[in-house]
Amino acid sequence: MTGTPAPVPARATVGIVGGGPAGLLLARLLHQAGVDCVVLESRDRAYVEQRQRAGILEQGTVDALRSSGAGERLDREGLAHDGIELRWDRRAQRVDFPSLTGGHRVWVYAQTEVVKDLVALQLRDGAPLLFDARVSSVTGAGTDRPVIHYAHGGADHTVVCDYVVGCDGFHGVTRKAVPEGELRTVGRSYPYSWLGILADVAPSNEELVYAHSPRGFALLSMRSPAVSRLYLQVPNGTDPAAWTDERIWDELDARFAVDADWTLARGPITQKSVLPMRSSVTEPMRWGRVLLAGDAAHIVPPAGAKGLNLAASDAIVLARAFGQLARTGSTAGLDAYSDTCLRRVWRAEHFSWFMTTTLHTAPDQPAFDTRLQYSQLDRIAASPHAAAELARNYVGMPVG
Ligand code: RFL
Ligand code: PHB
Repeated sequence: MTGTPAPVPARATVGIVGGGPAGLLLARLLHQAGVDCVVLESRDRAYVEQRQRAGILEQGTVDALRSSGAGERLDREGLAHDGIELRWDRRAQRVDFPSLTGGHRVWVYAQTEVVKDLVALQLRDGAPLLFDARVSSVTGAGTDRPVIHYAHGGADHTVVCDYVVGCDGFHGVTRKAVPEGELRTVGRSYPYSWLGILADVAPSNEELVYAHSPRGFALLSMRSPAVSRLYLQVPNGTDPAAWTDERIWDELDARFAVDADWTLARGPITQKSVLPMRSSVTEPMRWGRVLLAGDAAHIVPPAGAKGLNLAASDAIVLARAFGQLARTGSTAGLDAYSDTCLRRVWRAEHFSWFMTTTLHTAPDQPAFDTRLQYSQLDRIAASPHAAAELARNYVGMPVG
């Protein structure tokens, strides 16, 4: 491991709870803007760097990573994708991004790698980033000196901040710093989960394949030219151990089946996990001197590939706002933070819900609903307007 974290000061302009993509990118952008901050992360470095999650980066996310100095490996190893394939009713239809969006595309570069790159840069620059530091609470949200309380190395510590940003994910503690009734959370769950696998086999398609099947949804994605990432819709509560490798490949084969000639290449499965699906938004994303960013404020089901990108756009908007405060003394950017982000968040929520409900088959789904899904997918195939609507949402809205 290179670099040693700087000692965590007892005082910071911005205290960041959580060292996932939102917290790390924010810290990186603040460091560059000359705003001092600390990041407190409850897990160890290896855990954070290996947590298998998102794979798709929008242009705005890529631009922010490049300008934060974390674009070098992404530019070398990331795979630019100009489209996705949709499959349903044994048909396939490609959606071309550049022609439908005025030249935009997305990148395949795993969240694990984004996190590794950001951690390495912070440590290289000696910026305060502490692992194994579990935040127990944030107090004084309504004062001008909120305090983060955390445990590290068997002792309790505090950091007194000007602002605290909760980047601590859906189960984080920062949200609890806000008095009851001041924030409103709305959301929904879905009657299915995803079984995700990593396999040591070259991806069977150059682009991602999103497949509707009466047997359930399936997604073909990738991590590199030699590693495939695949997902299967499974019932909630599924134990991944109940799925043998052979059963997984057979089921994927059945769900991706099209009339055209196509073979799904099989390989050794190196990882299996099940993830539940939910949508949730907490509003506003700021109260007093406490702000929420990323999954701490909003969750999307993964079929729209938006979670990591929303975390990045929150961090970008926040870093600009703190930069403005440092340069001019104006809190205008911070005051507008929640409204600015929520417009984008709600668009992503709608798109993620749309992709989820259009492509999955609910338990006991009426045949009527399946015909509606086919009609929607037929429309995307037949109408450049409908295809462009999907493509524009997939490549993402401009940040800000
Ligand atoms: P994270 O990544 O959950 O990080 C929160 C961090 O806070 C730490 N933490 C604490 N630290 C200190 N004290 C406490 N009390 C703490 N409580 C929590 C945690 O240890 C953690 O390190 O949230 P962040 O930064 O907001 O980032 C969000 C993204 O991780 C998430 O939205 C995406 O992974 C969602 N997602 C996808 N997003 C995309 O944009 N494209 C995709 O293709 C995509 N695929 C996915 C996904 C999420 C998945 N899972 C497992 C949920 C695929 C999967 C399988
Ligand atoms: C992934 O590669 O993990 C991935 C890609 C697209 C999605 C969800 C997950 O919609």
